[in-house]
Amino acid sequence: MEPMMVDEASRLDDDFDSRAAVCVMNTKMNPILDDYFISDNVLGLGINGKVVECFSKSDQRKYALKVLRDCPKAKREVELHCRASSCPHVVCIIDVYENVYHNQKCLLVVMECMEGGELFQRIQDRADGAFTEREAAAIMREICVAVQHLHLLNIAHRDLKPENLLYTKMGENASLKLTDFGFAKDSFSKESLQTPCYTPYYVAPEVLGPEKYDKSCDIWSLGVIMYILLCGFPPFYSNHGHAISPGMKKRIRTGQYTFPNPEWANVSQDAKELIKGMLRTDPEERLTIFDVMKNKWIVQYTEVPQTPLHTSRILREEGDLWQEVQDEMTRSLATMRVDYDTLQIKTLDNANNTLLSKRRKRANDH
Ligand code: I85
Repeated sequence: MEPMMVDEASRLDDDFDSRAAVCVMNTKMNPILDDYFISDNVLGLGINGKVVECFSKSDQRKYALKVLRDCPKAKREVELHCRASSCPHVVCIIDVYENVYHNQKCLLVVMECMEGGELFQRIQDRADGAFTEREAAAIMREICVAVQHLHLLNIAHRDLKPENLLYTKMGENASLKLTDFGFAKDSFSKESLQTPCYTPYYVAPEVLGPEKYDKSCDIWSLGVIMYILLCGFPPFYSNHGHAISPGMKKRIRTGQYTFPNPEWANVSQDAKELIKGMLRTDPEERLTIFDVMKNKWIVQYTEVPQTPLHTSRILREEGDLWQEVQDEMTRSLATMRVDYDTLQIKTLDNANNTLLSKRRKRANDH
């Protein structure tokens, strides 16, 4: 059997791309101002661009508009977000425009407007304060549905944090959705398969394997989010704030966190076990999203005990620390992405060397 050569390898990539091309969003080239009024009201600042309020001229309704300077990173964000957009727990993309603005090519992404604000703000604002473990389970299930959807599409979000989880509206019957694909990564993208020509019959699992680390980064974040939902503070925090401290890095690396009383005293063992599975330090041992979706606490979320939690009160009391908690989570995610990317490159190097030596050996044998 002939080893697969470069053109065949790129055909393989094309296969992946066509499967990925579920996103049939066609970019509009006409000026967005033909179709929308853009307001001055800024809703938030993303990694790659700002989000402002806008109104459709056809239905007069409010939408959210994300303005990105056109570049490969922005294109990837839009592409991956479009692809994921069919999930009921991912913020939906309505339109994408490519316009020139101040001599600068821009991508303008019109999204449904999430009017309910951020997840933890809503928990903090609860008047009655009686946020329960069962409600926490219902929230985790919504987030996990979104993550499962992404992982099935081989997309790792890599920036799962409280600020990216928004409610559709205020009041009852709102649903929670995930946004910001600025760090999302396609595990099957050309970059991750850009290796010297090899035959798929001999491909070492490590070559196809490293995609796992991107996804396991999402599970770690889910573990951190679930921990905060159940008590109001994060499992790891530095004593001084500011840059991620050496002490905090060590605690994260070695998985040193506890379930302190009184906040955790009445939380179910099932919840604690699930957190432990998501916060395993070795990504190989960590639960996958499919394991999580099969977990009793998630599947039977309507039967989780209605134990009142301390979360709302802690969030209110520690209100001024919340920004710091969010900043810390942002920094740990950045560290994690770099670490996992390095790990992946190292694994690929080793795998390539193994394959290359295998090929040389086979060439000699013949
Ligand atoms: N609606 N991370 C924090 C927001 N609707 N928000 C962030 N990256 C994004 C902002 C900074 C997330 O990609 C973000 C992105 C997209 C949104 C977004 C999408 C759709 C919203 C950065 C609101 C909102 C909140 C409360 C009230 C209202 C809107 O942020 C409203 F004005 F409607 F009442």
